[in-house]
Amino acid sequence: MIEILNYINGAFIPANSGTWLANRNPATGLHYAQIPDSDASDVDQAVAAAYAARQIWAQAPAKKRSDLLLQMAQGIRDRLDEFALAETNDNGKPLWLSKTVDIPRGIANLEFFATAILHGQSDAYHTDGLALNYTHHQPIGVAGCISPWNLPIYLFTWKIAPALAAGCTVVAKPSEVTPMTAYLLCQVAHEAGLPHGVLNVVHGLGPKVGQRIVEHPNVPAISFTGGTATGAHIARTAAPMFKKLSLELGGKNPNLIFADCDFDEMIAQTIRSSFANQGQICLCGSRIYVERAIYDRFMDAFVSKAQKLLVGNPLDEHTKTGALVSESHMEKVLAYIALAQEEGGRLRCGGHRVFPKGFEGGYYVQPAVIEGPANHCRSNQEEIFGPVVTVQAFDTEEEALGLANDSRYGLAAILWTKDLKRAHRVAHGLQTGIVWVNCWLLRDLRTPFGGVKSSGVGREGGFHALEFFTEPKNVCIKIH
Ligand code: TXE
Repeated sequence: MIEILNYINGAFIPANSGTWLANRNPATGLHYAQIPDSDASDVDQAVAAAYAARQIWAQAPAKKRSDLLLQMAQGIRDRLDEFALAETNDNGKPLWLSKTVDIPRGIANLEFFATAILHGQSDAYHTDGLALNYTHHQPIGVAGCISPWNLPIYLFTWKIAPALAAGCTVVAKPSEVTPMTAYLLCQVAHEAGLPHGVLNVVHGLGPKVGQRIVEHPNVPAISFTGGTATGAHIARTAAPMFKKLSLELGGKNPNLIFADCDFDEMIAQTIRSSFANQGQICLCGSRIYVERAIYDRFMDAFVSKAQKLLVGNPLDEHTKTGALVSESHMEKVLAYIALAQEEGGRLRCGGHRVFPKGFEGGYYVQPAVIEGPANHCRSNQEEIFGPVVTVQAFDTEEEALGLANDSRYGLAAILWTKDLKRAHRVAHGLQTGIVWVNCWLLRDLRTPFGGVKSSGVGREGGFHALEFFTEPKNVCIKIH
């Protein structure tokens, strides 16, 4: 049994309560590790350490912070295979995906922000020859970072890297469902010589550990990625304390496919945008709208490819779809597939639990393609977060845009067309924070990342993230 520990003030320690939570491998359903069942007292200890370290870290030269983050990136690179296996055992995603996407992206996040801080700039204004104003960006202090289970190290580093780079100390909580790579990252940080108290990681349940981080008076900024209901709860808790909030929440992203698209490329990418990571990415295109002229052709090609996706052992290099993250999540996904059919949807393929030989206890679902239900149905309005897409036909651009925007969510949208004018027109009309035209999940870490409506508040990425973890202070000097 692997024992994961909290990392507080440079020490690896169990929870004060001495109790543990089971950690399961979704590919087998077996309990293989345990994490500290921490509570408010562990968080308070972590915040005290982070608070004590905040001045030293804020005042450290940018080059020193940069070097340490680069060393952490290198530490992950040196142990890439170990990190990838840990991510897969924790999350259920295919090992090739962990190796080629999740872990490299964790490294890239650290390297990106380590170098971004060497290129900061600030505004200066001359005021009618009377005064000079300049903006000083000061680290906000202790940053609370709370991350989810779908892209564990990818999103954990996406938060802690800009926070640390900006000069904040951190109290972080990875998802209790996927704690392993955050634990390994603490080992890497420790070996890199990150000063004690700069990075603190407390494991445990959201309503205990996450809640205390959000409530703690010495944590002025919270960066959270997770479900919309949790985000709303965090916003309610933090608002009366006037905390800074960055909330990256759910999505129900439209994928608009026009008849003039590059059909083969669109099909290949739509398989990815629908089912990558078992559909557990907030950016997946789960509502597919196809122009009627190519609807039948699309359905034939798409269903045939979806049926061939190999579901099973995440360690097998041929596996395309691994296990869903937990039994309860799998049950939620299966319940939505049943609901979509009750709402008038027609299941064209998949949608059932799979019991691969030797992995019968794992949480596998065959990718589901559902035709119909009407746009207002729950299965088209609520985030399912699994290998499930719904497909509808449309006749006009206006209708497609109307269907796409008919959602409480507004994270990302995908658009397939060769018509340049239409691409701009529709991209401008979509009510989302991100639009991918003729591609999906093509990422440039400098770009603003985030959503509108119930998909969240604020933007991560590039200087937006660094700004979030700092407070601008205007200094006005009279010169005349
Ligand atoms: O997420 P939670 P859950 C969506 C997806 C999924 C649903 C629920 O639809 O089915 O959310 O997933 C911590 N104070 N997304 O319940 O609870 C929790 O411990 C502070 C979309 O697993 O939001 C974990 O670390 N923190 C999403 C983190 O919040 C709290 C990714 C996220 O878990 C807390 C994941 C509290 N009161 C799920 N309660 C995306 N946007 O990518 C829980 N947490």
